[in-house]
Amino acid sequence: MRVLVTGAAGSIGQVVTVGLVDRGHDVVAFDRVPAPDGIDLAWHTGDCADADAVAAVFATGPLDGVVHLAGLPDEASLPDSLTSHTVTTGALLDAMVDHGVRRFVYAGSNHAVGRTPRPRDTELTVEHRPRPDTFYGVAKVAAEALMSLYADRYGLDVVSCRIGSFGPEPTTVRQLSTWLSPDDCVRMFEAALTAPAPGYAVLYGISRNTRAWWDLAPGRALGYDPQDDAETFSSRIPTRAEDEVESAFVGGPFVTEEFFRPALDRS
Ligand code: 15L
Repeated sequence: MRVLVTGAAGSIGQVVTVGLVDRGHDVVAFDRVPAPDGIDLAWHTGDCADADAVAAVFATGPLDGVVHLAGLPDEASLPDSLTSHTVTTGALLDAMVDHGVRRFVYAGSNHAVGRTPRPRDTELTVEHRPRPDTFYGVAKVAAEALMSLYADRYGLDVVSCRIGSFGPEPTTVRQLSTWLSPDDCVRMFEAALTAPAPGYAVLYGISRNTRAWWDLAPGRALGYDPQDDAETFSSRIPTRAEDEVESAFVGGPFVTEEFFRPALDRS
């Protein structure tokens, strides 16, 4: 497949870009910053919130799909969050409609449901209502709503992968439940790109963690077959005073007071 990857210079972006190329895909990269050293592929520098910059990338040749990873990874003001996650999604979906590109795969986030109390004897399913913990989470929910609109209105196939905690290995007790390994991340995005006719779909992007808080069934239904388990690292993870509060809600530290802020920055 010829795939546009936004946010290709980011930590997830670099792993997904290299992983998709290794699996035989032709990747077109888009980011606000130039290509990191060692990455040698078609690279476009620009902002996904700029419809003209997005149109210029789509004009370079036919695409089979878009993987939208660009966006601020943390809490920000409401306008900045909406621009970073929702407006960028709208700009890309518009370009897809204009150019007949049908598959959109999104780096959603567990923070779309982060304010949900941690499930004790069951796993959280995609049927649970959106319950964001931050403006970051609100903007991710809004991006999923846009995806639903474009799937219904234009027949696009759209998949939101609500990523847990991406990294080389889990580093906290919460991440024993929420971790997504780099290899599983590539497996997940490739499955979401290639699954036949998903329509509008949401899945939880975690590895096959023994202590998982989220249901992997929606991902498995699309062909995502995770191989890694955070439990492998459990003996190396120190217990901390924050562990209990970070495990009260699935959004972990995002639900703690340090993340609370006004919707609009006045400074
Ligand atoms: C996310 O969505 C964030 O981008 C990342 O910074 C982590 O906080 C992660 O979720 C997580 O919940 O661990």
